[in-house]
Parts: sequence; structure tokens; C-alpha cells
Amino acid sequence: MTDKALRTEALLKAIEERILILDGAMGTMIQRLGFSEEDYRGTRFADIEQDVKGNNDLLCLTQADAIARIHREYLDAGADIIETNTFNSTKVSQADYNMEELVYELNYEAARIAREEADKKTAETPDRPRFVAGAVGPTSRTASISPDVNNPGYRNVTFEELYDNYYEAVKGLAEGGSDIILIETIFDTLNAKAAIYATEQFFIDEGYALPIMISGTITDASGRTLSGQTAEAFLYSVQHCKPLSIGFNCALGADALRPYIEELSEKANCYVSAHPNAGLPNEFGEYDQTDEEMAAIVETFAQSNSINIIGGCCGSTPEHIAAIARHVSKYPARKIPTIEPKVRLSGLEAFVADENTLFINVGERTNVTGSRRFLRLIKDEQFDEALDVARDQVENGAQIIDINMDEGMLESASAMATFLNLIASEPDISRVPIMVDSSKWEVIEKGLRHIQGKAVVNSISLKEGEEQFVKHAKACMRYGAAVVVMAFDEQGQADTFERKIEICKRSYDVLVGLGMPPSDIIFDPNIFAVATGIDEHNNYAVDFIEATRWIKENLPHANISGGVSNVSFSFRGNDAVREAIHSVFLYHAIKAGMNMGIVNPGQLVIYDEIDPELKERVEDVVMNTRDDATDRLLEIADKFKGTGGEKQVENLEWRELPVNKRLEHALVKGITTFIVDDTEEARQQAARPIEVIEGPLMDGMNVVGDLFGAGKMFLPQVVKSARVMKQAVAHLIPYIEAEKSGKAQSKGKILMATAKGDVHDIGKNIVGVVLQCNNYEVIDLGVMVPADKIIAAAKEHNVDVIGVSGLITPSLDEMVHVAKEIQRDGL
Ligand code: THG
Repeated sequence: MTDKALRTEALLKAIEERILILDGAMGTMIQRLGFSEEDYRGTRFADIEQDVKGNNDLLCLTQADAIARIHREYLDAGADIIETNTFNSTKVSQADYNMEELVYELNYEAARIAREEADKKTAETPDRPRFVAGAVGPTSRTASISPDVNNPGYRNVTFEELYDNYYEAVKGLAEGGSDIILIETIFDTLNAKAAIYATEQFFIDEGYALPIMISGTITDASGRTLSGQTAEAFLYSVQHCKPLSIGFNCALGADALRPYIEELSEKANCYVSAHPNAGLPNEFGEYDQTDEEMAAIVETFAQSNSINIIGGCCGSTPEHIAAIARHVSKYPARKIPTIEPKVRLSGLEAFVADENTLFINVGERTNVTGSRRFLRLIKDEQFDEALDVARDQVENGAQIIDINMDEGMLESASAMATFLNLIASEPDISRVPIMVDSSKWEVIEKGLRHIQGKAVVNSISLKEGEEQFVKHAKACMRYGAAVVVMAFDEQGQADTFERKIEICKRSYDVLVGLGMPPSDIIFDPNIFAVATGIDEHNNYAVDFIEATRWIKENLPHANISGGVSNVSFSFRGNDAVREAIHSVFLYHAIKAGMNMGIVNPGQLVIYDEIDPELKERVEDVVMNTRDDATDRLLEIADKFKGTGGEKQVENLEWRELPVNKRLEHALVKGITTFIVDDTEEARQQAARPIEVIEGPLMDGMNVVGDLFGAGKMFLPQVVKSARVMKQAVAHLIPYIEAEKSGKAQSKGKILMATAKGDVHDIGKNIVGVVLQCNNYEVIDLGVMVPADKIIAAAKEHNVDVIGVSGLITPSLDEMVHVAKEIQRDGL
């Protein structure tokens, strides 16, 4: 056995026996040391141009002894696992300091320092080995959210870039001696999926694997990640990598974390970790929750048997960790519960098929080959309306939406990526899981790189032989997607009962052999059109239904789906008859065990409500009970023509409200459809155009603010509100300008900058957008801005307000410094 394998074994043994203690904050400890710019630089970087104070990870190279000492203090306090000082050791994060070239070295050295300290401690107490978790931070970019409100499909980082970033980091961490890869402070699950993908690729390339710990963060009262996922949705999105543990860290402190840890504890089939902040920071950015206070809260996690690994994040110190270790040592570790195999998918929200889910509706309309309208909208790049098609599917009951861009005239892979990015910005659509539908593997793979939730691949099959099938299946597993498997093999598409079950059985054995959870397998035994006039087609529905029954009985936990609208193709143009055929078909197929189907959810009719004469004749066709069934259905089909069709009604009651309430509704719900008309109506009623902004629009935004504060809205929804606001303001601006006779009236000039030493700007960018939507002029100086630059720009632009932003605690000191400089300057 290699050293690595031995340590993995020791880790697995330890975690089974007791709650393991993770260390506390690195940043808090570094801050205590009060390093200057010169200290950060050390001798090696004494002469570089860029300021590097605040680049804590650099200290692994320039102040290695100090970092080692911090590790030692945590080990002495009782930590079983120490984290490397590598939160920002990725290319995109180090680019802010022009230090991209150092990334591998930073990770390698950080791991080496931690390894050395862990080994020393282990030598003191050989019966209690200590471990090193190589920490992989989230980077400063987010793959699921557009940084530009005017362009919701835009991203400033791709899965591929993140993959490269993470691969390099993980390589350094692993080669430097980490025992674990800890992917932490995840605010966007798509980033985490790229990190997982890269980590596993590194393990494949090197021929060994380390345990993976996954830790997300819930940053506001909505109880969701920044990119909008609930705790459970997050769990299902990352669980495919079979992590050692899953948990949450950072954020609003241990107390606020409890419900989410409890939820993971119930639902995760792996160990559960928590490393919360020491409470909430006070107005000076200091954490004043004492060691005993924090330990007492954390103790309740252990008391309720909810955790396996516990530690601290921002604000926690060796004293906190020692207190936590004392408090939890008397409790047994959580036992991993038995999780029943079920369909578990996610968009922003989790989708779990429970005992009451007879049938899962997959919306078929977002398919360029299945809808002429959708094709036209995509071709003409009318994305707002194309999104409406998706939204209608969800509103009409689709629990998953199927997306297909396979059309010769389209660049399918990029059309898929664009549409998925747009969907990600629409929380009322992206709350449901996505089924990526394509006959081209490149399109499917592209799609999977744009979805943060647990998706479904539609489809893979044995069509091109077993080797290709295995390759695609493995890839699906690595992206964490469930799969539709078509009953298709080297000989062709199965059209008889025998062929269908033979191929499904063979596929099942291969997939389960690869370790795919059977509940992630969705068989599609091929729904073909009946009543075509060709006798060989008459038994198609029956063959499907019987194959379904066989799969249900013989291939445990596998699911059965199909494209339902295919069955009625020969009655194209006669929706009433088609709907009756679908209904009858589903009635029998569901009884046989079909539990999922691609349908038009707004057009499903109830079996008992079909006209009795029509029903009888459709029954004969579907179940193939008499030779003249097709003719008899054709005889009466025309009678019903024109009676079917879309029954969806959009709820437009809110349009009856007074205009200010309509504006509020549009802002809260993020609806742009009527915003220009309503804004215009409000403008005509107001004495001055600016009053519309100051009155109803701001009132509406205040409602949004209150809902967000109360946790009833989450960030992607607020971003949508900001977009509505922006359109309303854009409509008013010409009137405001006309009033001012040419001179644009701004409410004021605001200078914004992220403090020197800090590179975080997501929050600042959002504030900037909201301010601009509210007619403030914003001058944004970017990140890592020193006081002198801020003051110079403030004078140059004669600004009214200066806003300095930052995430890390030392930024507060820097803000104090900026304020002092402003005072000194007499501004
Ligand atoms: N199995 C799997 N995936 C699939 C299918 C399947 N994906 C595509 C398709 N089949 C399922 N989706 C549709 C979507 C639309 C229609 C049929 C199947 C349909 N459309 C109308 C028509 O062609 O008459 C379009 C009318 C219009 O233009 O609006 O019937 O079997 N795994």
C-alpha cells in the first residue's frame, strides 16, 4: 500500500469512530500577525510592481514559518484535519495580483507545509493520525450568473476555464501531500461541478484517488446558495462524485446553518461536515462570538447526531476549535443513513420522485425539431419568447424540461449553451431540472457544462457499440447526470418486445457494472406511431407497454420514459384525436410501470373525460384489439378536429390592478412584458417623469428589498427585478433628459472601488447595477484600489459619494485607512 492509501484508510477508520475536528480560520490568524506589504513580499518579491498585501496565499512562499505555526496552533487545539492556506490559489484569483504563474507552487508549498506539521503531530500521538485537506476555493467568478444585467446570457468564466484552474490547483495540492481535496465555500454549483470534474480527471491521469470533501455556502436569508440552489438541490448536484463528506461553511454563523446541516444529515449518503463562521461580524467586521458561545451552538449539531466533521470558518481561532473539540467529544458521530433509490434530480430546487409521483412530466416544447414555433424563435434569436415557451411548460406542469437544438440550420452546441445560460437567469424556469436532448454527443456535453443542477442526458445507447456507450455513460456519471437509454443497438432501433427487453437488459447490466445508480437509468423502449396504415405498426404501442412491464419487473429501480407525442404522428393536424391517443396510451403505459414521459404538459387530457365513442376507438388502436381499428378511428376522426388544442391560460388578473401595483408586481416577479406600457402610463399620470422612479418604481424595489431581507426572494430573482427596473428607467430617461433640456439628470455621482488588498467584487457589481438602474452615475475603479487612486478619482469626477467594498476582514482596516486619508485631504 502507498502512503496515500494508508492515510486514506486511517482517515476512513477515524471518521467512522468519532466526530473529526477540522481547523478554524486562516485569515483571522494571519490578520493577528499584522504583516506589512514588505512582509507579504518577503525577499523573493521585494521588487515587484503590484501590491500584494492581502494575498494571504502568497505567505506560504514568503512567510512559511508563520503559516506552519498557525497549523501547529490548530493541531494543538485538537484539529484532526488542517486546511491548506490556498483559498485563492487559482489562476483567476491570482491574476488580480499578476501571480498566475505561481499557482502550482502556491498549492504545492501550502500542502507541503501542512503535511509536515500534520506528520509531526501524528508522530506525537500515533494512535491519532492528523490529516491535510487541500483547500480549493470558489474563485472570484461565477459560472451560472451573468455579471452584466443587460445581457443575462453572458458569463465571465466558462466551465472549461474553471476546469483548467482547478486541475492545476488540485495537482499542486495532491502532489504537495494533501490527504483530502476540499472543494469549499461553493456559491455556484457549476463552479463546484467543474472542480469535481477536474479533480477526478487528475485522479484518473495519475492512477490514484483521494477522498473529496464538498462544502457549499448559504450567504443570505433565502436559504440558498448565491446561484439560487436550495441545500437539497445542491446535494443532488454534487453527490455523483461520491464525496467523503458534504456540508456547509462560512456564511451567517453556526446558528443560521443548523437547518441546512440537519437537512443534509437526513438526505446525504455520505458524511456531513460543517465549518461555520464565528457568528456574524459586527459593524467593524470583527467576529465577537466567543469560543464557548460558538462551541455551545455547535454542540447541538453533535447532540442531534447530525455531523461527522466540525470546524470553523471566518473569525474562528484555535481557542474556538479547542472549545468545539471539548464540547463535541462526548457525542457519537452521525451514522450514514440508508437512502432509498429514487429519481433525484435538481434545478434550483430538488426534484424527488416519491411514492406519490406516479408519472413525471417532461416538457417537450423547447425542441426545435418538435415545435415549428420554437425553431423559428431560436433561429430569429427571439430569446425572450423562446424563454416564454420554456416558462409555459413549467407553469403547465412540466417537472423537467427537455431541450433540443438538433436542426441542420443551427450551430446546435452553441445554441444549446446560449439557451441554457438564458434559462439559468430565469429562476421560475431553472427551478426544474433540465433534460439535454440531442443525438450528438458534443451537444450533450456542451449542455452539461452549462447546467448547475443534476440534469438528465437524452440520450445514450448501444447504437455505436459498447465501447462508445461505456464512454458516454462514464462521462454522464462524471457530470452527475441521469441518463435516458434508448433501446437501440448495433443492429438498429428495437421495434419488437423481444428486441426492446434484450437491449434494455444488456444496457442495464453494462451501466450497473460501471457503478451507475440504477435510479439514474431511464429506459426509453421507443414509442413509434400507430394507426399509420401499415399493419406492422399496429402492435407498436402494445410492444412498448409490455416491454415497460418487463423492465419494471426485471431491472430494479430503473425508470421508463418515452416521447409520448410520437405515438399519434399519423393524426398530425387533429389535436383532439392526438390528445385522446396520448391519454389512452399513458393510461395503459403508466399502469404497466412507465413513470416518466416527454409530453406537452398543457395538452394532457384526462382519460375519463375523453368522448366515449372516441375513447373506444382509440383504445382499439392503442391496444391493437381489432384489425380494422385504424379505419374505425379514421371514420370518426374528422368529427373531433378543432376541438382540442392548447388549454393553457396565463393568469393576467394582476393586469386589473392600479398602475403602481402593476409596476410592483412586475418588479417582484421580474416580468418585462408590460413594463414599458405601464411605465408610460405612470409617467402620464405623474407631474414629472422622475416621480415615477422615486414613487412607484422605488416602492416596488423596496418590496423586493424587504422580500430579499426576509429570505423570500433569492439573488437570481433580485437580478431579474433589477433588469425590469432598468427597462423602466430606460423608458423614462429621454423624458427626464428632455425636461432638463439636454442635460441628463443623475441623482448623484458615486465612486466605487474594492479596497486595496481585496479582489472581491461580485457584491459591488450588483450594487453598481442597482444604483445605475436608479439613475445614479457610477464610476467603478475596479479591485485592489489604493486610497490615493480613490481620492484622485473622487476629485477628478467631483463625486458625491465614495463607496469602498471588500469581503475579507483586513479590508475593513483598509477602509479606515481610506477614510483617514480622505479626512487628511480635507475632502
Ligand atoms: N424519446 C426520447 N427523446 C425524444 C423523443 C423520444 N425527444 C424528442 C421526441 N421524441 C419527443 N418530443 C416531441 C416533441 C414534439 C412532438 C413530438 C415529440 C410533436 N410535435 C408536433 C408535430 O410534429 O406534429 C409539432 C407541432 C408544432 O410545430 O408545434 O408532435 O421518443 N428519449
